[in-house]
Amino acid sequence: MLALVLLNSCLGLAAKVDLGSDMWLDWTISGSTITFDYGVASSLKQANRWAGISFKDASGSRNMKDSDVILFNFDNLDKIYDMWATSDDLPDTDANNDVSTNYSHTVANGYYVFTFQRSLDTGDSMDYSLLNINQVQIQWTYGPMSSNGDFLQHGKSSSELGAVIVNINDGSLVTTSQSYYLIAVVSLLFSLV
Ligand SMILES: *[C@@H]1O[C@H](CO)[C@@H](O)[C@H](O)[C@H]1NC(C)=O
Ligand SMILES: [Ca+2]
Repeated sequence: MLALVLLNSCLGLAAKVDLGSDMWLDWTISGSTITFDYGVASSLKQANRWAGISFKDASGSRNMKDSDVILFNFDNLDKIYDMWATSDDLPDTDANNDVSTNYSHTVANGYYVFTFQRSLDTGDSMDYSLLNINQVQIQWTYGPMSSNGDFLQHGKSSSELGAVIVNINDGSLVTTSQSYYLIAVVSLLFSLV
């Protein structure tokens, strides 16, 4: 088991990062495909609530603008929303959904786990290319939905949103002066199973 952990660590096959205290993201890269598991604590589940993450340049601002947004709706768990934020406002839904093909969800160990796959580079300008990069910024948040099913703005407290910059190969946190407020615990996927 330890050998497997070390092997995966060296090859960068699996990585995991905590996103605040109620969410985590792990991923595995195989060839040109990346598989994500996004965990959201069951305690966050509520009617009229969404949760999501976005990918962005590691060197970019911590704002949502210019990020590749993926949202989940607790009232419609079968749906995965592929979006892009052109501003710090409601993201636009992509014309092509590049994350829905192998999407599934489950509940395990007190978390809703959303599993989805995409190509490292989907070729869609509304998706952030994860191909041949060392670091990526991952933003996370959750917020309310209207009774009509429209996404409404998330809160702004440090328990409601955050950003981490990680090494894509192993999920390890990139230390920056701005990331001190994030409690990011890094561990390997295979050390948990
Ligand atoms: C979905 O899974 C199939 C079979 O493993 C794979 O060939 C395909 O690339 C996957 N799709 C995406 C978008 O990753
Ligand atoms: Ca997108």
